[in-house]
Amino acid sequence: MRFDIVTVFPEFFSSLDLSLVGKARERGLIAVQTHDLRDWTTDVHRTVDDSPFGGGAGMVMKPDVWAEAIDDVVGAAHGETPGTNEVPARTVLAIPTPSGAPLTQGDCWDLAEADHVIIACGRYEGIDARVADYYRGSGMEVFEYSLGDYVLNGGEVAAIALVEAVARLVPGMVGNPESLREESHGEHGLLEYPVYTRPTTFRGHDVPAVLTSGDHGKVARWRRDRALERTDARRPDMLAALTPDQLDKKDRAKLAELGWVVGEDGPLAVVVDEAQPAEAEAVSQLAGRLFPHACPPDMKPEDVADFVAKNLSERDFAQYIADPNHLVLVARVDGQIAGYSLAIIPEAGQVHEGAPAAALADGADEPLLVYLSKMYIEPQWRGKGLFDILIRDTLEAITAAVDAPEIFVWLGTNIGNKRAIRAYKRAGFEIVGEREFFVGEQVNKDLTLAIRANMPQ
Ligand code: JE8
Repeated sequence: MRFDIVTVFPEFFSSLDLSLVGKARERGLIAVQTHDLRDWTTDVHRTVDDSPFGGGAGMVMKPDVWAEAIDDVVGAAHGETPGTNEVPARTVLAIPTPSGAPLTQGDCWDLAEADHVIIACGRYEGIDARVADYYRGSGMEVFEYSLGDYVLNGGEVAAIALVEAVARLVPGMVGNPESLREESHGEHGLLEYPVYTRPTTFRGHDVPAVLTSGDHGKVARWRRDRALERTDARRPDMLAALTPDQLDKKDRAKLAELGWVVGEDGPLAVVVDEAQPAEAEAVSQLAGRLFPHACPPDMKPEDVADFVAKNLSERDFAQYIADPNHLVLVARVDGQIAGYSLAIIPEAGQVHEGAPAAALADGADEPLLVYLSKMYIEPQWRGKGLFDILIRDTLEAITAAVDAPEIFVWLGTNIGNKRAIRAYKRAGFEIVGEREFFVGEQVNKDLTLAIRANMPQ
């Protein structure tokens, strides 16, 4: 594989004599040649630029000088290995430019299969656009790429990056091809986990104990969780690009903790927010649809409908949303409301009917008992971690909304609703009592559960 780099700063590329690229060159796996563009000028001033047509600041690199240089570099490479060209060599003209698509690992794997890569490093305002157009039109592969969304003074740094990223993928370069595939931006689509070596304590920072435990399963899980966390924090776009087959049960649990649910096509970010006044209708419709799911099977349909009409109408929700003592949160997945919670914050001294006050008052001060009146998830998102995300964010929002030394959140749920009870317990709720709950004339037995929402100060 051969790289020819054309530039007005050939000295820039001395770094390619070093390290891996240097070794590959010594071993004959790759050849790298730099060329001074000014060698193809014909005037005494060795001019490579001229003012831009259409006006504007700066100078543009002349197409004629570039074409002479590229033609010669192409010709020289083909003449070099006579007889080996029954199959035409794959030549790529690579042009670094801030208006190119960002270079990817996929691009680099592809370029590693080329026979000849010519890199044209521009300066000033760049190279006359007809250079790329002309060579593309003549059948050459032209690859305009960028290093990223920041401004460099020319293409040289991007050329060095390309050579280093491509050269290490050339067959025979790295001893172990497995180690190449495992890398970040490789197959698994996550950023790398953090790495550590001796000493085990460095300036007060210990190596995570799991890494010295000898438990390979635990190490693998720990690394995977750190990679998921980093990717969430730094490259959520990469998480969104994962597919369901790449994610096991523990990955999904970690993702839920980070605020993602996994749908049919892959992870989707969950956004939990206070409901807006304009959303009263949407939340009311969702509430009306989901309330019957939480009712015991023997409840009369007309009683259910009556409750929905009297408590969960659009007008009711418009009031809840407007009232500072009601906290209505909606969980959005893909922009769609996929669940909601409704919490009622009591006024000072007020205790909601059925509140397990006695069970929770163990301190000198009465704890504030916030009533979690509703907490519903669309069936399609159940068992996918959305409940855990919404309950966590609801507790957080309650803690942020009220100022009290001790805040408990409590709720009642039908004694037969095993799924709900299990979900609340998983979130940290404990059963604190029972209550009777009337819908129409029917008495329903509820369990009451509660959790401390704020940590002791
Ligand atoms: C370059 C570059 C990459 C990246 C690449 C090539 C040639 C039009 N602008 C040109 C105006 C400001 C100065 C620019 C200088 N320049 C920059 C890059 C790049 N690949 N990721 N950022 N910048 C040239 C001239």
